[in-house]
Amino acid sequence: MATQRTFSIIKPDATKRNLTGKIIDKFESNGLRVVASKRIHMTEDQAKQFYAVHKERPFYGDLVSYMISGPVVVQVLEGENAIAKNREIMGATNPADAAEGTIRKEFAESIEANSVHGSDGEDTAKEEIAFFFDDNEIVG
Ligand code: RTP
Ligand code: MG
Repeated sequence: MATQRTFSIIKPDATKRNLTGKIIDKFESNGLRVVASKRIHMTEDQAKQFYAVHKERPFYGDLVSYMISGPVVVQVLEGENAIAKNREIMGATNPADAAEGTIRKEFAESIEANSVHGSDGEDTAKEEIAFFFDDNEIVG
């Protein structure tokens, strides 16, 4: 498996509790490298567009409000098999189902306030990276 890039968000529940460093340590100690990073406060339009895939789901409105409730850290992570590896490091969407040692098991507050986002495939990784970063902001 070749080197891959994936897109990550450290979500508002985690920035609020000052967990940015602890979460980045999980990425780095599991073989992923941060090749782009910025702290932003998403606009409502950005959050709506970013999660548009879920717009018919009952939790969509709450999810958008939550994602703009505080700052987030958007990042590009690079490494072997980075997309699947990041999903493994994150753990299951619902922290109650997340495996020991995963970010969501250790830090998530609820199925919604679950501390991190990670791309779920090659196409979404490309789209999500391009949504937040210009090429010259990514330094491998
Ligand atoms: P993400 O997209 O954030 O990486 O999370 P995921 O793939 O594990 O989960 P997904 O099904 O794509 O859901 C996106 C985010 O929506 C919130 N959510 N709330 N209240 C609920 O039942 C519910 N279900 C999902 C979570 O913040 C989830 O990460
Ligand atoms: Mg998802």
